[in-house]
Amino acid sequence: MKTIIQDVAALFETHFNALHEVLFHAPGRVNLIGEHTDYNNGFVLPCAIDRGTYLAIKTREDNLIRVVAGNLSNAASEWPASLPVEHDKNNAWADYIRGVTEQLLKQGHTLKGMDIAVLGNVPQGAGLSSSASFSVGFATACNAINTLGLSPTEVALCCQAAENEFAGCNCGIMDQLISAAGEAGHALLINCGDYSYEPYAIPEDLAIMIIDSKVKRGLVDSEYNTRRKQCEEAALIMGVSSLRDATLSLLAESKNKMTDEVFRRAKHVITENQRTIDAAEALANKNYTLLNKLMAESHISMRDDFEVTTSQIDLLVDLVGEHLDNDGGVRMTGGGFGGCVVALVPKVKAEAISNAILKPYKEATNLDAETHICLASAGAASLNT
Ligand code: GAF
Repeated sequence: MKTIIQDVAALFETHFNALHEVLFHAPGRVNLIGEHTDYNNGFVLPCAIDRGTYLAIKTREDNLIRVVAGNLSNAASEWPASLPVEHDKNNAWADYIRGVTEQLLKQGHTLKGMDIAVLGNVPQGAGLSSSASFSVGFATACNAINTLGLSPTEVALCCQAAENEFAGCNCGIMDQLISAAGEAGHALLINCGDYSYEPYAIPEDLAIMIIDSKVKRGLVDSEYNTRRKQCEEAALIMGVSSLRDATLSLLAESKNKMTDEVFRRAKHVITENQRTIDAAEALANKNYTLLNKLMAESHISMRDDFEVTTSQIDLLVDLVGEHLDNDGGVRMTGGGFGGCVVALVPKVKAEAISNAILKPYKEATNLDAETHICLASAGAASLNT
């Protein structure tokens, strides 16, 4: 069976009529719990997954960066590694890495030109961070090829700044940091206030099951940016620098100074932070009953207070929940408005659960959901031996 590594090497050869010299990989991610908390300086508990973006690269004598994207019908974009970095109107996908180039140049680094073939196996547009894995893979390659000496956290911050400033989404740090710093077999409890992180092992008897609802994610960036503004408004009204520093009692005191919607956004974030810390402990203690409760509460909070789920996603969560006897958990994962559900299920039950939910989901929604069993994986790295 041909591997994705062979495929990206072949794409490079066909497109650039040469052999690549080096190969890099960065993973996508699934967040177990801690949603919309990262840009509030809070806690998240994601895993890097065994699906990611692969980049086959050859350096050039000049400073031109040329990229061909295998997942996008071999669309291509090229730009010089010099300021100012321009947008490519016909290839918005290239903004993620053009933006990384801009950030690195602004930091004062000099970058070599490169020819790059890119190919990924993260389901696109499913909320599993295919774009973060693309930018982190590119930044990791720039870091190694130009011996910049950046840490995984610095790589992640550079990619986040690129997404905020160049691609126009005010995302937090979670997706980029887990893609850069993930650990095989573990989730990371990330403190987004200071970017520190601690690994928590995924218990041997649990499978990480991702169910792609196949609901096309719409209005993601605008709704996301609105949620972020509402969180900032709530923090301002309560007089704290971020929702990380707010409490439920402070929120109750401030209730009449904010709209009901802003109140509910803040309530989600404050309660979700505590659930995330508790869920990491529950994983460590293999307390699956507690994990079940926390993941269920997280989903309800995203559904009713943060309002980022859809009816199809809610149905999937209910269907999986019916087959879990408190021995695992299920919730929507990622930014929302479509995308995926994550379930931690006993390995022995994974296949049966998958078989049991797909048909009723199809009958109710006319959508063919897809199940992926994923392994918690290591962060971005060179694949050169
Ligand atoms: C998206 C963002 F990119 C993350 O930073 C995070 O806010 C997430 O939505 C919601 O938890 O993936």
